[in-house]
Amino acid sequence: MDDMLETMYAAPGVGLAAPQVAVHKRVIVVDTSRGDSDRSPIRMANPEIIEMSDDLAVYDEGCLSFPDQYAEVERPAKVRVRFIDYDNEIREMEAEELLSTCIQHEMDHLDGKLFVDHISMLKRNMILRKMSKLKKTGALK
Ligand code: GNR
Ligand code: NI
Repeated sequence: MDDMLETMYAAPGVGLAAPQVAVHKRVIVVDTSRGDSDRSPIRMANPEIIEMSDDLAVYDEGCLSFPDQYAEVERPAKVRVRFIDYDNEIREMEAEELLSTCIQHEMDHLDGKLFVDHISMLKRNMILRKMSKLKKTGALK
């Protein structure tokens, strides 16, 4: 789990899900503090959303799986998450703003979903076309 955190900080990213680094576990790490000096990583195993707000929030999301591509994604503004923490204790926490977006984004990865699955087909195709162009020109592996 700590190598996941290192990968996330190196990226740099505010979240990472195990499947992104070929680990087949329901584990995510997030850190929205963004400061190098005061890191506050949250490690979650088996995260479950047990409550979500009716009101939605839009965030301009990016993903390490789609370098340099961003799109506005609408998701529940607040979520309550139950998970197993680093000490194997069941915990719950409430998240809003970037943290809420990030947890939902990472949990999607656990189910093989990506942020482009939340946007219009037009925008999705635009991103996918740009990505294949980058791959063709060798800018991306
Ligand atoms: O680094 C990341 N930033 C980000 C910004 C807005 C919404 C979600 C994210 S997650 C992303 C890292 C990533 O792709 N994790 O899966
Ligand atoms: Ni992602």
